[in-house]
Amino acid sequence: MKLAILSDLHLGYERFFDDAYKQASEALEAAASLSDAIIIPGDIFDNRAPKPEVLAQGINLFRNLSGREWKARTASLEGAKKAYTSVPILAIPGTHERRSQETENAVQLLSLAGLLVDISEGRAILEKGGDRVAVYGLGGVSDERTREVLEKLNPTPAKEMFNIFVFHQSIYEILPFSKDFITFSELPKGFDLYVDGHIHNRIEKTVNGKPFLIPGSTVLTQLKEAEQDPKGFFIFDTSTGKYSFNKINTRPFTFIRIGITGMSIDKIKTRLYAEVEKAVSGSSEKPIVRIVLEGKTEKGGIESLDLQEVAKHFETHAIIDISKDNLDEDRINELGEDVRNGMFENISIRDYGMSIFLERLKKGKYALKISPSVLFDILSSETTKDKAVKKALDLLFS
Ligand SMILES: [Mn+2]
Repeated sequence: MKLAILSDLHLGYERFFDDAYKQASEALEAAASLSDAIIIPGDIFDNRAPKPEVLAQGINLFRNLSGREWKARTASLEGAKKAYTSVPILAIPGTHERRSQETENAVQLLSLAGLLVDISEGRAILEKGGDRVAVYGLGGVSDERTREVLEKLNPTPAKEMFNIFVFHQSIYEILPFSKDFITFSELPKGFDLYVDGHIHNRIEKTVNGKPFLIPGSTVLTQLKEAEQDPKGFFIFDTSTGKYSFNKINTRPFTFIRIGITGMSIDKIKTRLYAEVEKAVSGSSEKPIVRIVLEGKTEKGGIESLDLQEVAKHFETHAIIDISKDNLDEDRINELGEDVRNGMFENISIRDYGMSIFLERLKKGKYALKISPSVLFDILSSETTKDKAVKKALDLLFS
C-alpha cells in the first residue's frame, strides 16, 4: 500500500494565513493523487479553537479529498473513538489542537463530520484488496505525560500486517532540552514504521531498526534556519519499505546571519541592504527573509540602526524579519555556558524562559501588581509578538 505522510498544516496560522491554506491544499491534493491512503500526525489547525472561517478551510480541504475515488479504505477502528467514514485519511490532534480530554477538538470535529478518521488512542486497519495495514495513533499530549500515557495505552502491533505508530511529541535525541521528552528507546516496540509530527522540518532516522519519519510542516512558522529546507510530504510503500520525499511549492525563505562586531552602523546598513537585495533577486514570489544580527557594536550603537526602515524599503518585494536578539553577547555566552552545564536537562523550556524573564524584570525594576507568571503566560500565548505585547499592555495599564 502506498501511504502519503504529511503534517503540521497549521490552518489559520495568522502571520502566513493564505500560505497555510494554499500550501496545505497543494500538499493534500498532490499526496492524494500519489497514494492509497493519507496519514496526518497532528496540527492540521494552528489553534485549539479555530474561527469558523478556519474550520471552513479544513472542511473544504477534506470534503474535496474524501469525495475522491480511493483505492484503499478504513476497514475498522478499535479504541477510544469511532470511525464515521471509510475514507482512508487518518489523523490525530497535535499540540495546537489539544484540549482537555472531555472536550472535542477540531480534528475530532472533522472526524465526526465523516471527512477523515481521528485515530487517537486507537488502531485503524487500512485495507486495499487483500493488503492490510494497521495504524496506531497517539494524539498529542503534554510532554511530561507521554510516558504515563504510553504505559497506560501500551500500543502493540497487530499480527500479520504492516504496523505503523503515529504520534505528535518531542523526542529527546532530536530536541535535547528536557528530560520530559521521550527517547527513541521508549517508543513502543514491534512497529514497522514510526511517524511523528510536531517538529517543523523534515527528519529521517532509524529506530528499533525501522524507519522513523517526520515530514515537517507544510507552512513556515518558526523561521528557523532548518526551515529553509524544502517542504512537502513522504510517500511510503509498505510492500517495499521504500519511501520518497515529494516537494511542494512554498513561499521562498532565506535565513541570513550577519556578524556585526567591529562594523560601523553605516557598514551594517550597506551589508543589510545588499544581503536582502540578493535574497530578493530572482524570486518570482515575495520571499520571507530573516536576518539575524550577531556580535557586538559600540555601546548603544545598534539603537541608531532603524530596522523598520529596512523592512519598509523592501515592503513590496519581501517580508523582512530582522532579529537583534542575538546581539547581547554576554547573555549568549551565559546561555551557552548553561547548555554546556546541562541546565536544560533538568527544567522545561518554559521554566527556563521564565527564569530569564524574571531576571530581566528584576533588572528593569519591575514593580507592577500583575504577577510575572501571569504576564509571562500572556506574552507567550499569542502567535504574533504585536498581539502579545498589546494584550500585556492592556492588562498592565488599563
Ligand atoms: Mn506544529
